[in-house]
Parts: sequence; C-alpha cells; structure tokens
Amino acid sequence: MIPSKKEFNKQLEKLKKQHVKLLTKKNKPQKKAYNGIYTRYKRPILTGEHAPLEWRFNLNYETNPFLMQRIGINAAFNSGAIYLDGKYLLVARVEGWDRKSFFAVAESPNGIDNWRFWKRPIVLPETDEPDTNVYDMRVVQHEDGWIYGIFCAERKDSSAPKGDTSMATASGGIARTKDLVNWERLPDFISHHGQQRNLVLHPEFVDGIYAFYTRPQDGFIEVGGGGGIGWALVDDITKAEALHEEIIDEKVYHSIKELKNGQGPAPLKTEKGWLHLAHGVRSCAAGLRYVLYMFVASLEDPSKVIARPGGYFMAPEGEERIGDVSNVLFANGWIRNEKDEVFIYYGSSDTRMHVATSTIERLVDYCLNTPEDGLRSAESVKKINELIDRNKSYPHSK
Ligand code: M1P
Repeated sequence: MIPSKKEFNKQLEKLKKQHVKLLTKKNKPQKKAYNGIYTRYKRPILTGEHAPLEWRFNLNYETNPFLMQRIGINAAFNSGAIYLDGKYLLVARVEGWDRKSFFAVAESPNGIDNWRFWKRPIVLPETDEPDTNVYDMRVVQHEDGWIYGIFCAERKDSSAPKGDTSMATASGGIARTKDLVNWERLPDFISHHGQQRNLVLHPEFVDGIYAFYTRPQDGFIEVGGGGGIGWALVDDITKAEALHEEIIDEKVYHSIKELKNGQGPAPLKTEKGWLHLAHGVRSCAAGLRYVLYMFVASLEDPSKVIARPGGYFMAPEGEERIGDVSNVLFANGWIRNEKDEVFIYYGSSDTRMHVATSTIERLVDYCLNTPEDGLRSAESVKKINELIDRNKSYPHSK
C-alpha cells in the first residue's frame, strides 16, 4: 500500500532528526590508551551516513511516496585536509553503492566533531581520458598561491586481454583551486616508472621548481620491483613530468613497510625538519595490514631523511580493524593550527574517518627520540635493555 502524505512526512521528520543527532554528537578523547604521543578520539568523525539526505533521497512525495533511498553512500574515508580561514576542512573520499569514489568537502568548527558536508560534492573536471574512479586526494596549499588536489585517477587498462575486467591503471591526477568549489584540472602526472598512487606535492618550491613525492609501482596493486617513497622535481606543474624519481624512503624486509609504502599528506615544516606521515603495508595470513608511520626530512634538502622512528605510529585498533577492506589505517590529511596543535585525520578499513590530536612539539620529540628499527630481534631486545638501564638512574625506578 502506498503510504499517505502524512506517513511520508512523519518518516521524513524521523530521518532528519536521526541525521542531525548523528552530525551533532560530541566526540570525546579516548583516555584509556595513553601513549603521550597522540590522543585518539572515540567516535568516527565522518561516515557514509553523514552524507546529506538530499544526496540520497528523493524528498518529493509525488515522485517518491515510499521515501526510498535513490542513491546510496557506502563510505567516507581517506580524506585530504586543509585549515582555511580558521575552518577545519576535509576533502573526503566518498564512495557510493556503485563503488565509484568522488570528493566532497566536510567542515567542522573545531576539527573534532560537528562535521557537515557542503551542499554538493566537488565537480572535478576530467582530462581527455575520463577517469573511471578518483580517490585519496592530498590537499596542498602551495607557496605559488594555489591549493592543489593531488589524487589517484584510475582507469581500465587498455592493454587488458578481452574478458579481463579487473586490469586497471593508476595515475597521479592534479587539479587546483582557490576555494575548493571551482577546480581547474591539469594534465595527469607523467611518470616513466610505471603506475602512480600516493602522489603528493611538496608545499614549497625546491630550487625554484615543484617537488613531488611519488610511488612508482609495476602493477595496479603490486609495487613489484618498484615501490618506496620517491622524490621527483618538476619544472612546470601544468605539464608535470618526472624525468627522474629517486627513492628516499624504501620498503624494507621484515618491517611494517615490507610490501609497500606511500607518502601520506604533504609534510609539515618544523624547526627540526619536515615531519612526514606515511603508510606501510605488510602481508600476512589475514591479508594486507596497513599502518601509519612517521619520518623527518632535512630542511636544507627535503629529499634527505634524517630521522626514522622505528615501527608503526598508529595501527588499526578495535572497530578500526573492520570494514570493507579490513586491517587498514590510511592517512592523507592532517592539519596544524595556529597553536601548533596537529589534527591527524585517518581512514580505517576503507570505511570511515577518525581523528587523533597531538602537537608539533610532541611529534618532533617522538620522531627524534624513538629508536630506529634495528631490523633484527636481538637489536629490539638491546634497545629495551638500554632503556631499562637508563631508567635505573631515575628516582621512580626501583
Ligand atoms: O585498501 C587499502 C588502500 O589501498 C590503496 O593504497 P596503496 O596504493 O598504498 O596500496 C589505496 O587504494 C587506498 O585508498 C586504500 O585505502
């Protein structure tokens, strides 16, 4: 039986109330897992359910008396981030029921909760070769005055044999804007080292030209003989081409980045060096495990890594472990505000977004004073014993 208009309105009111309740729920710090490095927040900050009702439902009784969801949003994750005019903004990877990702801006007054999507998703212009899927935008405020969106542009591999519906290519897509609403698409990044995902723009000129963090890979999923975080200089961003890619942070046997790794957001400049957040991937019986790690690069030469805290910085915990692609943490956005507080935005299991907070001071201390991975069990034990020995001289240690 077709619902009456009264029933339709009642259901709509209920839906609206539930949605406002979700958007306005306060987020609180997770106190139980203290590490002194960062504080995780309890609730996911952005999910598919945060998408405005207008994106999903036809709200007209005449044409949708059952108040059916016409378009479904599956997830909101892997978001770029920018602090603009005192506003905390995420450029989220929103994925529909149809598996296509697109970008949409969400705004919060405090960087923690009350995230609301802007009215419409971003209309991203295409190149002559239309993208099948776009995702994982790094939002970079460059010193040239533009805000760049650097993302993965995925297309079906034209060399795929007939009947192979899975072979794909990943390229570095580049677009720029002044307001996050109107975007100019530039040609895709040209790499001579295979496919590219996790392409990121360095926020400053280096010797007067643009610099990119790259991730050369042999195939769509496997990095193969390639991999590692690369560094490439580019004269003209409107025709970005990497003539040379130098690996500055390689994948390493029996580490958190054994299989592959990739740059996270653009690095943050501090007095001690450029702070980097990245993801490392290893393979195990349960599949791939994605964790976050940090490193520091030199101010004089940003292609030179000067500190490598060992192991992971953050790994999937609790409900973060489960989602469409389980056991994944992925970060492509962070914000530093005028108080040098740092908001680390990370996606869990390709499903939802979270926040953890820290400060520049704490992150620098973490990076410079965490022992490097010795790459052998005996080295790990040695480091624990050294710490125990040092602790003996302190009054609280018995
Ligand atoms: O599914 C996990 C992640 O896989 C890819 O990352 P990478 O290229 O490093 O393997 C991306 O598709 C990323 O969006 C996703 O979270």
